[in-house]
Amino acid sequence: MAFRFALLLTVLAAPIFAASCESLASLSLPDATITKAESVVAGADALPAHCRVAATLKPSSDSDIKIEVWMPASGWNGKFQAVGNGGWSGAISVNAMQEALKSGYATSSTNTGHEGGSASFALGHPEKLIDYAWRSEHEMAVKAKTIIAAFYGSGPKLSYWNGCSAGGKQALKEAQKFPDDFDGIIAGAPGNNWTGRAIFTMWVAQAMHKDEAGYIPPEKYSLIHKAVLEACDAIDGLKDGLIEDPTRCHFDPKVLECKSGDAPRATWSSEASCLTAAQVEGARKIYSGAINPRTKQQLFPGLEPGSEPNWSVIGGPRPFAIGNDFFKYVVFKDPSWDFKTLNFDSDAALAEKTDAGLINAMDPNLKPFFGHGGKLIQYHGWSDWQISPLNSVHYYESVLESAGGASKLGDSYRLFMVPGMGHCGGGEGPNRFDMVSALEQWTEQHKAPERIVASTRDGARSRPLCPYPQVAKYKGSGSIDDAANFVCAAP
Ligand SMILES: [Ca+2]
Repeated sequence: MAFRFALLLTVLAAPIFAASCESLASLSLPDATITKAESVVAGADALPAHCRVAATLKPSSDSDIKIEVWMPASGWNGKFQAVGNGGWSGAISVNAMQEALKSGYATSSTNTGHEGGSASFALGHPEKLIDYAWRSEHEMAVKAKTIIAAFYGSGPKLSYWNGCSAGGKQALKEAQKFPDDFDGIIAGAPGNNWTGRAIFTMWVAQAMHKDEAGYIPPEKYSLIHKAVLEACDAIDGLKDGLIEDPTRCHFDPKVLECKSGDAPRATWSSEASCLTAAQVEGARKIYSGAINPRTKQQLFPGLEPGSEPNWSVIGGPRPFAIGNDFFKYVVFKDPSWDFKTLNFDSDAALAEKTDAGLINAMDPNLKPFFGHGGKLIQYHGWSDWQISPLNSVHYYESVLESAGGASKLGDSYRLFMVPGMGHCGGGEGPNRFDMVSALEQWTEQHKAPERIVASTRDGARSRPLCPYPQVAKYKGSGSIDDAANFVCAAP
Protein backbone atom coordinates (compact mmCIF):
# COMPACT_ATOMS: atom_id res chain seq x y z
CA MET A 1 0.00 0.00 0.00
CA ALA A 2 2.79 2.34 0.95
CA PHE A 3 4.37 1.75 -2.44
CA ARG A 4 1.10 2.48 -4.25
CA PHE A 5 0.59 5.62 -2.21
CA ALA A 6 4.04 6.86 -3.12
CA LEU A 7 3.38 6.11 -6.77
CA LEU A 8 0.14 8.05 -6.63
CA LEU A 9 1.98 11.02 -5.17
CA THR A 10 4.51 10.87 -7.98
CA VAL A 11 1.78 10.76 -10.61
CA LEU A 12 0.05 13.70 -9.01
CA ALA A 13 3.27 15.63 -8.68
CA ALA A 14 4.37 15.20 -12.27
CA PRO A 15 2.29 17.93 -13.89
CA ILE A 16 2.67 20.40 -11.04
CA PHE A 17 4.43 23.53 -12.23
CA ALA A 18 7.46 24.96 -10.53
CA ALA A 19 5.33 27.89 -9.48
CA SER A 20 1.64 28.64 -9.51
CA CYS A 21 0.64 31.42 -11.87
CA GLU A 22 -0.43 33.71 -9.04
CA SER A 23 2.82 33.18 -7.15
CA LEU A 24 4.74 34.71 -10.07
CA ALA A 25 3.53 38.09 -8.77
CA SER A 26 6.31 37.92 -6.19
CA LEU A 27 8.99 36.86 -8.67
CA SER A 28 11.99 39.13 -8.33
CA LEU A 29 13.50 40.41 -11.57
CA PRO A 30 16.25 43.03 -11.98
CA ASP A 31 14.93 46.48 -13.00
CA ALA A 32 11.43 45.08 -13.37
CA THR A 33 8.16 44.81 -11.48
CA ILE A 34 5.53 42.14 -12.04
CA THR A 35 2.23 44.00 -12.12
CA LYS A 36 -0.08 41.09 -12.81
CA ALA A 37 0.00 37.29 -12.60
CA GLU A 38 -3.37 35.69 -13.11
CA SER A 39 -4.77 32.41 -14.32
CA VAL A 40 -7.08 32.89 -17.28
CA VAL A 41 -9.67 30.16 -17.74
CA ALA A 42 -10.18 28.48 -21.09
CA GLY A 43 -12.67 30.14 -23.39
CA ALA A 44 -11.92 33.79 -22.71
CA ASP A 45 -11.36 35.29 -26.19
CA ALA A 46 -11.55 31.69 -27.46
CA LEU A 47 -8.14 31.05 -25.91
CA PRO A 48 -6.90 28.00 -24.03
CA ALA A 49 -6.37 28.32 -20.29
CA HIS A 50 -3.18 30.20 -19.60
CA CYS A 51 -1.15 32.15 -17.11
CA ARG A 52 -1.03 35.84 -17.91
CA VAL A 53 1.84 37.86 -16.54
CA ALA A 54 2.33 41.59 -17.01
CA ALA A 55 5.48 43.44 -16.02
CA THR A 56 6.98 46.90 -16.21
CA LEU A 57 10.67 47.07 -17.10
CA LYS A 58 12.92 49.99 -16.24
CA PRO A 59 16.36 49.41 -17.74
CA SER A 60 16.86 53.21 -17.54
CA SER A 61 15.40 55.75 -15.11
CA ASP A 62 13.16 57.11 -17.90
CA SER A 63 12.05 53.68 -19.12
CA ASP A 64 8.47 52.50 -18.76
CA ILE A 65 8.37 49.30 -20.82
CA LYS A 66 5.25 47.18 -20.53
CA ILE A 67 5.45 43.52 -21.40
CA GLU A 68 3.02 40.64 -21.23
CA VAL A 69 3.89 36.96 -21.11
CA TRP A 70 1.18 34.36 -21.73
CA MET A 71 1.87 30.72 -20.96
CA PRO A 72 -0.42 27.75 -21.70
CA ALA A 73 -1.71 26.11 -18.50
CA SER A 74 -1.42 22.74 -20.22
CA GLY A 75 -0.09 21.44 -23.51
CA TRP A 76 2.87 23.83 -23.66
CA ASN A 77 4.98 22.92 -26.69
CA GLY A 78 8.12 23.77 -24.73
CA LYS A 79 8.87 26.80 -26.90
CA PHE A 80 8.75 30.57 -26.73
CA GLN A 81 7.47 32.81 -29.52
CA ALA A 82 7.98 36.54 -29.10
CA VAL A 83 5.84 38.66 -31.42
CA GLY A 84 6.68 42.03 -32.93
CA ASN A 85 4.94 45.36 -33.37
CA GLY A 86 3.92 47.75 -36.15
CA GLY A 87 4.83 51.38 -36.83
CA TRP A 88 5.78 53.34 -33.73
CA SER A 89 4.10 50.55 -31.77
CA GLY A 90 2.92 51.70 -28.36
CA ALA A 91 0.67 48.70 -27.71
CA ILE A 92 0.91 45.04 -26.78
CA SER A 93 0.35 42.93 -29.93
CA VAL A 94 -2.61 41.03 -28.56
CA ASN A 95 -3.74 39.37 -31.81
CA ALA A 96 -0.32 37.94 -32.59
CA MET A 97 0.01 36.70 -29.00
CA GLN A 98 -3.34 34.94 -29.32
CA GLU A 99 -2.19 33.13 -32.46
CA ALA A 100 1.01 31.98 -30.76
CA LEU A 101 -0.80 30.86 -27.60
CA LYS A 102 -3.34 28.86 -29.60
CA SER A 103 -0.45 26.99 -31.23
CA GLY A 104 0.88 25.92 -27.84
CA TYR A 105 3.58 28.55 -27.46
CA ALA A 106 4.49 30.61 -24.46
CA THR A 107 4.43 34.07 -25.99
CA SER A 108 5.27 37.66 -25.19
CA SER A 109 4.88 41.17 -26.55
CA THR A 110 5.94 44.63 -25.46
CA ASN A 111 4.48 48.08 -25.98
CA THR A 112 8.11 49.07 -26.82
CA GLY A 113 8.24 51.55 -23.95
CA HIS A 114 5.43 54.00 -24.61
CA GLU A 115 1.71 54.13 -25.24
CA GLY A 116 0.11 55.17 -28.53
CA GLY A 117 1.16 55.03 -32.18
CA SER A 118 2.77 58.47 -32.49
CA ALA A 119 6.49 59.18 -32.15
CA SER A 120 5.77 62.19 -29.93
CA PHE A 121 6.99 60.09 -26.99
CA ALA A 122 10.55 60.57 -28.25
CA LEU A 123 10.59 64.36 -27.71
CA GLY A 124 12.92 65.01 -24.80
CA HIS A 125 13.13 61.28 -24.01
CA PRO A 126 16.24 59.83 -25.63
CA GLU A 127 16.11 56.78 -23.34
CA LYS A 128 12.58 56.02 -24.47
CA LEU A 129 13.76 56.19 -28.08
CA ILE A 130 16.43 53.62 -27.24
CA ASP A 131 13.74 51.48 -25.64
CA TYR A 132 11.71 51.68 -28.85
CA ALA A 133 14.71 51.12 -31.11
CA TRP A 134 15.94 47.86 -29.56
CA ARG A 135 16.06 47.76 -25.77
CA SER A 136 12.44 46.88 -25.06
CA GLU A 137 12.56 43.86 -27.39
CA HIS A 138 15.79 42.53 -25.93
CA GLU A 139 14.72 43.17 -22.33
CA MET A 140 11.42 41.48 -23.06
CA ALA A 141 13.16 38.43 -24.49
CA VAL A 142 15.39 38.09 -21.43
CA LYS A 143 12.64 38.67 -18.85
CA ALA A 144 10.09 36.51 -20.65
CA LYS A 145 12.48 33.56 -20.65
CA THR A 146 13.01 33.99 -16.91
CA ILE A 147 9.26 34.15 -16.27
CA ILE A 148 8.67 31.07 -18.44
CA ALA A 149 11.38 29.17 -16.57
CA ALA A 150 9.88 30.14 -13.22
CA PHE A 151 6.41 29.00 -14.24
CA TYR A 152 7.27 25.67 -15.84
CA GLY A 153 10.39 24.87 -13.87
CA SER A 154 12.51 24.98 -17.01
CA GLY A 155 13.02 27.57 -19.71
CA PRO A 156 11.97 27.25 -23.36
CA LYS A 157 13.95 24.70 -25.34
CA LEU A 158 13.67 26.95 -28.40
CA SER A 159 12.89 30.64 -28.82
CA TYR A 160 11.47 32.29 -31.93
CA TRP A 161 10.75 35.82 -33.03
CA ASN A 162 7.84 36.52 -35.35
CA GLY A 163 7.20 40.03 -36.64
CA CYS A 164 6.34 42.10 -39.71
CA SER A 165 6.98 45.74 -40.70
CA ALA A 166 8.39 47.38 -37.55
CA GLY A 167 8.30 43.82 -36.21
CA GLY A 168 10.50 42.77 -39.14
CA LYS A 169 12.91 45.54 -38.22
CA GLN A 170 12.89 44.34 -34.62
CA ALA A 171 13.57 40.84 -35.94
CA LEU A 172 16.69 41.92 -37.81
CA LYS A 173 17.87 44.13 -34.94
CA GLU A 174 17.71 41.12 -32.63
CA ALA A 175 19.61 38.95 -35.13
CA GLN A 176 22.26 41.67 -35.46
CA LYS A 177 22.61 42.97 -31.92
CA PHE A 178 21.51 40.09 -29.70
CA PRO A 179 22.20 37.02 -31.81
CA ASP A 180 21.77 34.65 -28.85
CA ASP A 181 18.24 35.77 -27.94
CA PHE A 182 16.53 33.61 -30.56
CA ASP A 183 17.03 30.29 -32.36
CA GLY A 184 14.80 31.20 -35.28
CA ILE A 185 13.55 34.51 -36.61
CA ILE A 186 10.79 35.53 -39.02
CA ALA A 187 11.29 39.01 -40.46
CA GLY A 188 8.32 40.15 -42.55
CA ALA A 189 8.53 43.28 -44.73
CA PRO A 190 11.17 44.76 -42.45
CA GLY A 191 11.30 48.52 -41.98
CA ASN A 192 14.95 48.03 -41.09
CA ASN A 193 16.02 51.03 -43.16
CA TRP A 194 13.84 53.21 -40.96
CA THR A 195 15.40 56.47 -42.12
CA GLY A 196 15.20 55.48 -45.78
CA ARG A 197 11.56 54.46 -45.62
CA ALA A 198 10.74 57.72 -43.78
CA ILE A 199 12.56 59.72 -46.44
CA PHE A 200 10.72 57.87 -49.20
CA THR A 201 7.28 58.43 -47.71
CA MET A 202 8.04 62.16 -47.46
CA TRP A 203 9.33 62.03 -51.04
CA VAL A 204 5.94 60.71 -52.13
CA ALA A 205 4.11 63.23 -49.93
CA GLN A 206 6.01 66.04 -51.64
CA ALA A 207 5.44 64.55 -55.09
CA MET A 208 1.70 64.47 -54.39
CA HIS A 209 1.26 67.68 -52.39
CA LYS A 210 4.06 70.16 -52.83
CA ASP A 211 1.81 72.07 -55.19
CA GLU A 212 -1.07 69.55 -55.46
CA ALA A 213 -0.71 69.33 -59.26
CA GLY A 214 1.05 65.98 -58.97
CA TYR A 215 -1.58 64.52 -56.66
CA ILE A 216 -3.08 61.37 -58.11
CA PRO A 217 -6.66 60.97 -56.91
CA PRO A 218 -7.45 57.38 -55.83
CA GLU A 219 -10.06 57.20 -58.61
CA LYS A 220 -7.13 56.97 -61.04
CA TYR A 221 -5.26 54.10 -59.37
CA SER A 222 -7.14 51.38 -61.24
CA LEU A 223 -6.42 53.12 -64.55
CA ILE A 224 -2.69 52.88 -63.85
CA HIS A 225 -2.93 49.38 -62.41
CA LYS A 226 -4.74 48.05 -65.47
CA ALA A 227 -2.15 49.59 -67.78
CA VAL A 228 0.65 48.03 -65.69
CA LEU A 229 -0.90 44.57 -65.90
CA GLU A 230 -1.48 44.98 -69.61
CA ALA A 231 2.19 45.82 -70.07
CA CYS A 232 3.75 43.38 -67.63
CA ASP A 233 1.49 40.50 -66.59
CA ALA A 234 2.67 38.23 -69.42
CA ILE A 235 6.41 38.88 -68.97
CA ASP A 236 6.58 35.93 -66.54
CA GLY A 237 4.96 33.70 -69.16
CA LEU A 238 1.58 33.53 -67.49
CA LYS A 239 -1.34 35.93 -67.84
CA ASP A 240 -2.76 35.50 -64.37
CA GLY A 241 -3.17 39.05 -63.10
CA LEU A 242 0.08 38.79 -61.15
CA ILE A 243 3.58 40.04 -61.84
CA GLU A 244 5.94 37.33 -60.61
CA ASP A 245 8.99 39.61 -60.79
CA PRO A 246 8.12 43.31 -61.03
CA THR A 247 11.75 44.30 -61.48
CA ARG A 248 11.39 43.05 -65.06
CA CYS A 249 8.44 45.39 -65.61
CA HIS A 250 9.56 48.75 -66.97
CA PHE A 251 6.33 50.66 -67.06
CA ASP A 252 6.34 54.37 -67.85
CA PRO A 253 3.11 56.12 -66.79
CA LYS A 254 3.76 58.57 -69.61
CA VAL A 255 1.69 56.23 -71.81
CA LEU A 256 -1.36 57.35 -69.84
CA GLU A 257 -0.81 61.10 -70.31
CA CYS A 258 -3.93 62.99 -71.40
CA LYS A 259 -3.85 63.87 -75.10
CA SER A 260 -6.41 66.65 -74.86
CA GLY A 261 -6.95 67.65 -71.27
CA ASP A 262 -8.31 65.77 -68.28
CA ALA A 263 -11.96 64.76 -68.07
CA PRO A 264 -14.02 66.50 -65.36
CA ARG A 265 -13.51 64.86 -61.96
CA ALA A 266 -17.20 64.04 -61.62
CA THR A 267 -16.83 61.55 -64.47
CA TRP A 268 -13.62 59.85 -63.26
CA SER A 269 -15.18 56.91 -61.51
CA SER A 270 -16.44 55.72 -64.87
CA GLU A 271 -14.13 57.54 -67.23
CA ALA A 272 -10.78 58.26 -65.58
CA SER A 273 -8.94 57.77 -68.82
CA CYS A 274 -5.68 59.62 -68.44
CA LEU A 275 -3.13 61.35 -66.20
CA THR A 276 -2.14 64.98 -66.41
CA ALA A 277 1.55 65.67 -67.12
CA ALA A 278 2.07 66.52 -63.43
CA GLN A 279 0.38 63.27 -62.35
CA VAL A 280 2.64 61.33 -64.72
CA GLU A 281 5.60 62.87 -62.90
CA GLY A 282 4.02 62.02 -59.54
CA ALA A 283 3.59 58.37 -60.54
CA ARG A 284 7.16 58.24 -61.86
CA LYS A 285 8.39 59.44 -58.48
CA ILE A 286 6.50 56.69 -56.66
CA TYR A 287 8.21 54.08 -58.86
CA SER A 288 11.64 55.72 -58.90
CA GLY A 289 12.12 55.89 -55.16
CA ALA A 290 13.62 58.87 -53.34
CA ILE A 291 16.54 60.45 -55.16
CA ASN A 292 19.15 62.85 -53.83
CA PRO A 293 18.76 65.81 -56.23
CA ARG A 294 22.46 66.68 -56.06
CA THR A 295 24.16 63.30 -56.28
CA LYS A 296 21.28 61.55 -58.12
CA GLN A 297 21.80 58.67 -55.71
CA GLN A 298 18.76 56.65 -54.75
CA LEU A 299 18.03 57.17 -51.05
CA PHE A 300 15.38 54.46 -50.89
CA PRO A 301 13.78 52.31 -53.59
CA GLY A 302 10.25 52.99 -54.80
CA LEU A 303 7.08 50.95 -54.94
CA GLU A 304 6.93 48.26 -57.60
CA PRO A 305 4.51 48.01 -60.53
CA GLY A 306 1.44 46.21 -59.22
CA SER A 307 1.19 48.19 -55.98
CA GLU A 308 -1.05 50.90 -57.51
CA PRO A 309 -4.45 49.93 -55.99
CA ASN A 310 -3.16 50.92 -52.55
CA TRP A 311 -1.10 53.99 -53.29
CA SER A 312 -3.36 55.96 -50.98
CA VAL A 313 -1.45 54.53 -47.99
CA ILE A 314 1.56 56.76 -48.62
CA GLY A 315 0.23 58.86 -51.52
CA GLY A 316 -3.11 59.84 -49.96
CA PRO A 317 -4.35 63.26 -48.91
CA ARG A 318 -2.03 63.48 -45.90
CA PRO A 319 1.67 62.69 -45.51
CA PHE A 320 2.33 59.19 -44.18
CA ALA A 321 2.27 59.54 -40.39
CA ILE A 322 5.08 57.11 -39.49
CA GLY A 323 7.56 58.94 -41.72
CA ASN A 324 6.23 62.39 -40.87
CA ASP A 325 6.57 61.63 -37.14
CA PHE A 326 10.16 60.50 -37.60
CA PHE A 327 11.16 63.89 -38.94
CA LYS A 328 8.98 65.89 -36.53
CA TYR A 329 9.90 64.17 -33.29
CA VAL A 330 13.22 62.47 -33.88
CA VAL A 331 15.16 64.42 -36.52
CA PHE A 332 13.96 68.02 -36.12
CA LYS A 333 12.33 67.72 -32.66
CA ASP A 334 9.71 70.19 -33.83
CA PRO A 335 6.04 69.14 -33.88
CA SER A 336 5.24 71.96 -36.32
CA TRP A 337 7.81 70.77 -38.89
CA ASP A 338 6.37 70.89 -42.43
CA PHE A 339 7.11 67.96 -44.73
CA LYS A 340 7.10 70.30 -47.73
CA THR A 341 10.37 71.80 -46.47
CA LEU A 342 12.30 68.51 -46.50
CA ASN A 343 15.51 68.77 -48.49
CA PHE A 344 16.42 65.40 -49.99
CA ASP A 345 20.10 66.17 -49.82
CA SER A 346 20.94 67.89 -46.53
CA ASP A 347 17.92 66.75 -44.49
CA ALA A 348 18.27 63.17 -45.68
CA ALA A 349 21.89 63.26 -44.52
CA LEU A 350 20.78 64.79 -41.21
CA ALA A 351 18.27 61.97 -40.74
CA GLU A 352 21.01 59.35 -41.16
CA LYS A 353 23.35 61.26 -38.86
CA THR A 354 20.66 61.66 -36.20
CA ASP A 355 19.69 58.00 -36.20
CA ALA A 356 23.28 56.78 -36.42
CA GLY A 357 22.13 53.18 -36.50
CA LEU A 358 19.87 53.47 -33.46
CA ILE A 359 16.49 52.57 -35.00
CA ASN A 360 17.95 51.41 -38.30
CA ALA A 361 18.84 47.74 -38.41
CA MET A 362 21.16 47.60 -41.41
CA ASP A 363 24.18 45.70 -40.07
CA PRO A 364 24.79 42.95 -42.65
CA ASN A 365 26.89 40.84 -40.30
CA LEU A 366 24.65 38.02 -39.09
CA LYS A 367 27.48 35.54 -38.62
CA PRO A 368 27.08 35.34 -34.80
CA PHE A 369 23.40 34.50 -35.25
CA PHE A 370 24.00 31.93 -37.98
CA GLY A 371 27.03 30.66 -36.08
CA HIS A 372 24.92 29.13 -33.30
CA GLY A 373 22.53 27.58 -35.81
CA GLY A 374 20.08 30.48 -35.99
CA LYS A 375 17.65 30.37 -38.94
CA LEU A 376 16.20 33.48 -40.56
CA ILE A 377 13.15 33.54 -42.81
CA GLN A 378 12.41 36.90 -44.38
CA TYR A 379 9.43 37.68 -46.61
CA HIS A 380 8.15 40.71 -48.45
CA GLY A 381 5.17 41.39 -50.75
CA TRP A 382 6.12 42.57 -54.23
CA SER A 383 3.06 44.84 -54.13
CA ASP A 384 3.96 46.29 -50.73
CA TRP A 385 2.49 49.80 -50.77
CA GLN A 386 4.39 51.05 -47.77
CA ILE A 387 7.96 49.71 -47.60
CA SER A 388 9.61 48.99 -50.93
CA PRO A 389 10.10 45.26 -51.48
CA LEU A 390 13.52 46.03 -52.93
CA ASN A 391 14.55 47.06 -49.43
CA SER A 392 14.33 43.38 -48.49
CA VAL A 393 16.27 42.31 -51.57
CA HIS A 394 18.98 44.88 -50.84
CA TYR A 395 19.37 43.80 -47.23
CA TYR A 396 19.45 40.12 -48.20
CA GLU A 397 22.16 40.82 -50.74
CA SER A 398 24.16 42.88 -48.24
CA VAL A 399 24.16 39.93 -45.83
CA LEU A 400 25.32 37.59 -48.60
CA GLU A 401 28.07 39.98 -49.54
CA SER A 402 29.15 40.42 -45.93
CA ALA A 403 29.35 36.65 -45.50
CA GLY A 404 31.43 36.32 -48.66
CA GLY A 405 28.78 34.75 -50.86
CA ALA A 406 25.79 32.43 -50.55
CA SER A 407 27.97 29.36 -50.05
CA LYS A 408 29.70 30.92 -47.03
CA LEU A 409 26.37 31.74 -45.47
CA GLY A 410 25.51 28.11 -44.91
CA ASP A 411 21.91 27.15 -44.99
CA SER A 412 20.67 29.79 -42.60
CA TYR A 413 18.83 32.58 -44.39
CA ARG A 414 16.07 32.53 -46.98
CA LEU A 415 14.10 35.38 -48.46
CA PHE A 416 10.62 34.78 -49.90
CA MET A 417 9.20 37.45 -52.18
CA VAL A 418 5.42 37.28 -52.48
CA PRO A 419 3.95 38.29 -55.88
CA GLY A 420 0.88 40.50 -55.56
CA MET A 421 1.04 40.75 -51.77
CA GLY A 422 0.82 44.12 -50.06
CA HIS A 423 2.31 45.24 -46.76
CA CYS A 424 2.50 42.17 -44.48
CA GLY A 425 -0.63 40.81 -46.16
CA GLY A 426 -3.48 41.86 -48.41
CA GLY A 427 -3.21 42.48 -52.13
CA GLU A 428 -4.32 40.48 -55.14
CA GLY A 429 -1.88 37.59 -54.90
CA PRO A 430 -1.99 34.54 -52.63
CA ASN A 431 -0.99 36.04 -49.30
CA ARG A 432 -1.86 33.47 -46.65
CA PHE A 433 1.01 31.27 -45.60
CA ASP A 434 2.49 29.61 -42.54
CA MET A 435 5.98 30.91 -41.92
CA VAL A 436 6.02 29.61 -38.34
CA SER A 437 5.65 25.98 -39.45
CA ALA A 438 8.35 26.51 -42.07
CA LEU A 439 10.69 27.92 -39.42
CA GLU A 440 9.88 25.08 -37.02
CA GLN A 441 10.69 22.45 -39.65
CA TRP A 442 13.90 24.22 -40.53
CA THR A 443 15.08 24.74 -36.95
CA GLU A 444 13.83 21.53 -35.40
CA GLN A 445 14.03 19.03 -38.26
CA HIS A 446 16.74 20.65 -40.37
CA LYS A 447 14.33 20.75 -43.27
CA ALA A 448 15.02 24.01 -45.09
CA PRO A 449 11.99 25.58 -46.76
CA GLU A 450 12.33 24.77 -50.48
CA ARG A 451 8.91 26.31 -51.13
CA ILE A 452 6.15 27.70 -48.96
CA VAL A 453 2.62 27.44 -50.28
CA ALA A 454 0.56 30.63 -50.20
CA SER A 455 -3.19 30.81 -50.75
CA THR A 456 -5.74 33.48 -51.40
CA ARG A 457 -8.19 34.29 -48.62
CA ASP A 458 -10.99 32.39 -50.36
CA GLY A 459 -8.69 29.46 -51.08
CA ALA A 460 -9.40 29.69 -54.81
CA ARG A 461 -5.74 30.04 -55.77
CA SER A 462 -2.52 28.69 -54.31
CA ARG A 463 1.07 29.29 -55.38
CA PRO A 464 4.46 28.32 -54.08
CA LEU A 465 6.62 31.09 -52.65
CA CYS A 466 10.20 30.46 -53.65
CA PRO A 467 13.51 31.22 -51.95
CA TYR A 468 14.93 34.31 -53.64
CA PRO A 469 16.16 34.60 -56.34
CA GLN A 470 14.05 31.64 -57.50
CA VAL A 471 10.59 32.31 -58.87
CA ALA A 472 7.51 30.13 -59.28
CA LYS A 473 7.25 28.73 -62.80
CA TYR A 474 4.19 27.07 -64.30
CA LYS A 475 4.84 23.48 -65.37
CA GLY A 476 2.72 24.00 -68.44
CA SER A 477 -0.29 21.90 -67.61
CA GLY A 478 -2.96 21.74 -64.94
CA SER A 479 -4.75 24.56 -63.16
CA ILE A 480 -2.82 27.79 -62.77
CA ASP A 481 -4.61 28.18 -59.43
CA ASP A 482 -2.97 25.10 -57.92
CA ALA A 483 0.49 25.38 -56.37
CA ALA A 484 1.18 21.75 -57.34
CA ASN A 485 1.49 22.85 -60.97
CA PHE A 486 4.37 25.22 -60.27
CA VAL A 487 8.04 24.67 -59.58
CA CYS A 488 10.56 26.97 -57.94
CA ALA A 489 13.29 27.69 -60.48
CA ALA A 490 15.92 30.21 -61.40
CA PRO A 491 14.36 33.33 -62.97
CA1 LIG B 1 1.76 37.00 -64.73
